[in-house]
Amino acid sequence: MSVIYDVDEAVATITLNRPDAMNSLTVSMKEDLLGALRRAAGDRAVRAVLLTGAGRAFCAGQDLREHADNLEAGRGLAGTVRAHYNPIVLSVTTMDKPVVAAVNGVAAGAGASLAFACDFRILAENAKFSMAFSGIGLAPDSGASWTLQRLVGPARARELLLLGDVVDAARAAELGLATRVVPADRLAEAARELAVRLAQGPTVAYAATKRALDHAASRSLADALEREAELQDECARTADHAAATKAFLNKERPRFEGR
Ligand code: T3D
Repeated sequence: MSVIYDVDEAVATITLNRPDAMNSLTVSMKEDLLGALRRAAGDRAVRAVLLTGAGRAFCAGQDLREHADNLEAGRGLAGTVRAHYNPIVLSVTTMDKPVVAAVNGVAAGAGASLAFACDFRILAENAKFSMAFSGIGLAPDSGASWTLQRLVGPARARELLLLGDVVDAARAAELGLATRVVPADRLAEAARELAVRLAQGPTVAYAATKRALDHAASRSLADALEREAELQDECARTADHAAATKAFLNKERPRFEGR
């Protein structure tokens, strides 16, 4: 199986599993990944998603062997970008549940873009990001032109994408690309701890928070205020909000059921 899907404690763990090829993405793997993301999105029992790679890489981006065959056959790239990468990235960014990337090694090209699309990036100390696109004469895809400048600012994004220099975990933390950097042997535990914490949180409010941020990113303050009011109204109607308010007044810890 090139993508492993597993649910435990309301966390769906999606593992890219082609370690011999650094989890680089073939068409069938991209289809499996999209299927796994859609499955997690549609399962009400899943309240957080954890994305990681098997072996020593997170994901080396496009499988360049398959890519070379496509070039040889005269097939352009827009096909797979539109048919696969774009829906994968949108599936992550529009997921109504928090998505944590456990970056266990190198994330290159579309693999880096995939990590940037997630809500959190926990990096192993040996992880690194490679904006490999320019190194093979390509421009960024899978959302890196959008996500990266929001994460690190336009000047840094330009530098990283044009120069394509490798960013190690320490530098990634300085730039704001890492939520946290942990020793490699602590990565699985640290990322899981965060995912489980999120899976026990106010799921509806998390979804509303993600929507509010996405909406506000390209709107005026007046528009953002109006959207916040609509979303707040939705959250205020949840059982979680009612129970958490009661718990506060009773000086108890809230227990969120995600509804
Ligand atoms: O349709 C389209 O194609 C458009 C979409 C494009 C989106 C993109 O993602 S473009 C960017 C594509 N990715 C890259 O350019 C990264 C290429 N890989 C590397 O730069 C390096 O392999 C790494 C920095 C990722 C890791 O380096 P290192 O020294 O740790 O390992 P390695 O020896 O280079 O790789 C180990 C094996 O993985 C090796 O296979 P082998 O020789 O042992 O059989 C290598 O060929 C394979 N591998 C690594 N990356 C890819 C790959 N095989 C296929 N595709 C890869 N991207």
